[in-house]
Formats: sequence, structure tokens, C-alpha cells
Amino acid sequence: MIEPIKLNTKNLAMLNTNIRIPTYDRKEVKVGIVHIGIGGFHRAHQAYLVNQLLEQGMATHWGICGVALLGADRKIYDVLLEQDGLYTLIVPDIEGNFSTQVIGSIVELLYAPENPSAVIRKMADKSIGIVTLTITEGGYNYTSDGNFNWQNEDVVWDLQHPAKPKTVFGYLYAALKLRKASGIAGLTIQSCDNIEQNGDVMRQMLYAFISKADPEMIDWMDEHITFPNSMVDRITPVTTDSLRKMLAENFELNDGWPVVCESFYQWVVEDLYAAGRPDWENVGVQMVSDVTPYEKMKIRLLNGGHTLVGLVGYLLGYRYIHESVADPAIASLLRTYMDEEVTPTLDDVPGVNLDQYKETLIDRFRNPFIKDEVARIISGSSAKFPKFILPVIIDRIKDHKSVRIAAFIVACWYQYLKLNLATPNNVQDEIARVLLESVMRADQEGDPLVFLDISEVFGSIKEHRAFTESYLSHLKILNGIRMKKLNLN
Ligand code: CS2
Repeated sequence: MIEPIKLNTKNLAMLNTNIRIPTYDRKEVKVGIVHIGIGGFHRAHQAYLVNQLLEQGMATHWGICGVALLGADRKIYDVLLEQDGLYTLIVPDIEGNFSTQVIGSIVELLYAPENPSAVIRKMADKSIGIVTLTITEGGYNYTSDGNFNWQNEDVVWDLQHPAKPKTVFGYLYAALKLRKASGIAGLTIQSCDNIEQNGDVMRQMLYAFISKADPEMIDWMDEHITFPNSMVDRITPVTTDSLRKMLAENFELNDGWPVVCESFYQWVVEDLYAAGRPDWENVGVQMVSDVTPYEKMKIRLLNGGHTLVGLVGYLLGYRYIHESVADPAIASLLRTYMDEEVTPTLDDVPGVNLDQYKETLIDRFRNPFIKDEVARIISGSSAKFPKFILPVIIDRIKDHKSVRIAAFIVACWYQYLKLNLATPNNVQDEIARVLLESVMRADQEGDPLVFLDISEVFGSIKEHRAFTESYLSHLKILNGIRMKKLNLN
């Protein structure tokens, strides 16, 4: 095998000609966006779209400064830094041929834990018009009743150490304070996470934090800061070593952190930008005045559907989403869940035929070439259930309608946790311990309702018999089936 070429600016011109490389001059790109959370999704979605605009000679003032906020992001930061912010985006087509492109829109990188003041100064710089966020569904720090979680130790720290924050709230507060002091108005803070009304939620949480830290900021924020809601979509599996190997073998390229994703993408955004924006429309972004119906549709059908396929798939012994959904029993359960339980909770979505949307969605899950693992979907379930599944249950209960399949998904989650009681490291979740302890207790007491006491996940659904009866009866059946535990790590 030919020695693969290390990806960095210097080597770009030497890369295999089957790899597209940026045709614009990266040195001329000015940073206008600070993005927090430089994982796969951001790099398959927003950073890709900015790259495509740069390719069209646009957005030259909207280059991205990628910020790694958490200690856990250190590795990815180091790799990207060594590669001058460059990475490869691999998009397999339906036959499994790869389109392989080096993305150059991340032109600056910062690692917050090591240099918090650099991040604050950057966000406060007058060249920055937008701060975007992919901080995961769990990153918004709210409790099951929708209030800011003041118990979070990092929040407590941030209130006491405003110059060295740890959370996104502390960083934004420090940066906004600087902007206000220097008379730099206008900033858009844009959530790109899978939460209904993600912009409103971000606004509410940040306002809660700043109202406590520095109430005098609020009037100024009302006037100068906007929080557009948006619906984001592109299935982006976790980067694996086999992807790195594929690049090395087929493209003679050594990229430490490439990204693979499906060809489909969607971004529906409220046009509420306080300080200008890239011409998103030129790369297929839909600008709308109300994003709510799109968000609801996507989160409840796609993300909720994913959770169903992931958990049921796990229990039936599948490793990948495409394998799970190829099982006719799972495909039909998914379709029934979408049609009978989710669709009635949705509003009219302008310009979208819901039947077609669901068909496309199942086709997307079927794509065997992106190799999306069940493990990715199950991970972080405690933050996903309250956003993806619970809203459906709550709406259905309000309408006195059946929640049979939604209750089955919760039962499958319980069963998955139970199967992993002796192998807790398999459970990738912020509150893995809480989940496992609860399931253990529920199991010992022979009362699976105990699991529903985790109010940060389940709110008060335990009070609804329509739900609990279904949940218990599903668990009885699941318990009677012998399942083989998979080690997905
Ligand atoms: C997935 C999402 O993590 C999950 O549970 O449903 O990451 C999903 O792939 C994306 O939201 C697609 O846009």
C-alpha cells in the first residue's frame, strides 16, 4: 500500500484526484461564526453548507471558528488542529460509491478548557455575528418542568467564576457582557440541536442564567440578541476506524477524524438574524417564519423513529440501523408508530407531504452504506426520550388516545438497561448510574413502575394509567422472551 498522505493545508494539492479539495483561498476567509461543538453532525451539516457557499465565492466573512467546550472534545480538537481545521466528508450514494470532499470552512479552532478567555474574546469580537451550537439534547440544562437546573455543579461554578466558565451559559454571558461594554451590538445565538423550539429553549435558559448572574444585562439582550429556531437534519454516524482505513486504502489519505453522512440534508430556519447571515438559501436552506411544524415533524418522526428502531433492533440482536429496519417486524412497527401515534400529534407542515416524508425517512434508515450503529442511537437516551418520545405520549394522553407503541419503546429501553445491569459500561449515558440503579431496584421489587420515577426523564407520565398499563403489559411479554445480550462497544 502507498503511504497515505496526511491531511493538512500543505498537502492538499498532492491528494488523490478523486478527492475534491477547497477551490477557494482559505487564507481569505474571515471568521464570522463561532460554533460550539465540533462533532460529526456540525461538520456534516452547517460546516459543509458554509463550505459550499465558499465554493460559490460567497460567505467569505462567515468562516467558522470551531470551539471544543468540553474536556471530552480534546481529542477531536487536537486532530483537527493538526489538520489545519480540514477534514474529509464522505457521502456514499445509493450504490455505495463515495463522494469524498475535503471541507475547509472551519478556519480557526479553540479549546475552551485550556483557554477560556480566548473563547470569550472570540465570541465578543465585532467580526462575529453568529454563535451556533450543537451541544446535544442534554446540553440545555433544563429540568423536567422546563426550568433551568441550578443544581448543575458546573452552573454553580460558572456563577462564582465568570472569567473561567465551564458551561455554554457562562461563556455566552461573559462574551455578551464584553460586547455590551464595548458597544458591539447584534448577535445571533442559534441552536442546532434536536429540541422543539430549540432557539426559544436556548433563549429561556440563557435568560435564566443571566437574570441571576447580572440582571442588568437583560434589557440590552432583548434589544440586541436573537435566537432563531431551526430544524436540523442529516444522519451522521460515529466516525469509526474502518472509515479511516477505507480512506487510507482507497484514497491514500490519512485523516484522523473524517465524517461520513447520508446525502440527504435539511435545515429549516427562522430568519431572525441580528447581525446578518450567510446566503443560506443558496445551499438549499429553507428560511421560514415559523419553524415549529417542521421541528415537531422531524423530531417526533425521525428521532423518535430512530429510538424505536435502535432499541427494538438491539433487543433483536442487530448492530446497525439498516439491518434493524430491514426486519419486516421492525419496519412495520415503525410505520404503525409513525402513522397511528405520531402523525395525529403533528400540525400541517407547509410544503410537506407527510406520507412521502415518512417513506423517505424509512428509505434513509435503510441506507446500508452509512453504517449507522444501533449503539449511537441508544446512547444518551435519557436526554432523548424527553425530547423525542415524551411529547408524543403527553399529546396523545391529552387527547385520550392510545400510547401503545410509545409505551413499548419505553419498555424496550427498560429491558435494554436490565440486560446491561452487569455490564454498566455498555450504557453510554450522562446518567447511566441513575438509570441502572433505578432498573435494578425496579427489578428487585418486581415493580417496573419504579423506573418511571426518574422525573427528569419521565416527568409525570407515571400518573397516567393509559400509559402505565401498556408499559407493564409490554414488559411482561418482553420478560418472557430470552434475549441475547450484545456488546456494542
Ligand atoms: C439520532 C439523531 O441521535 C439520535 O438519536 O436520531 O442523531 C439523528 O440521526 C439526526 O438528528 C438526524 O438529523
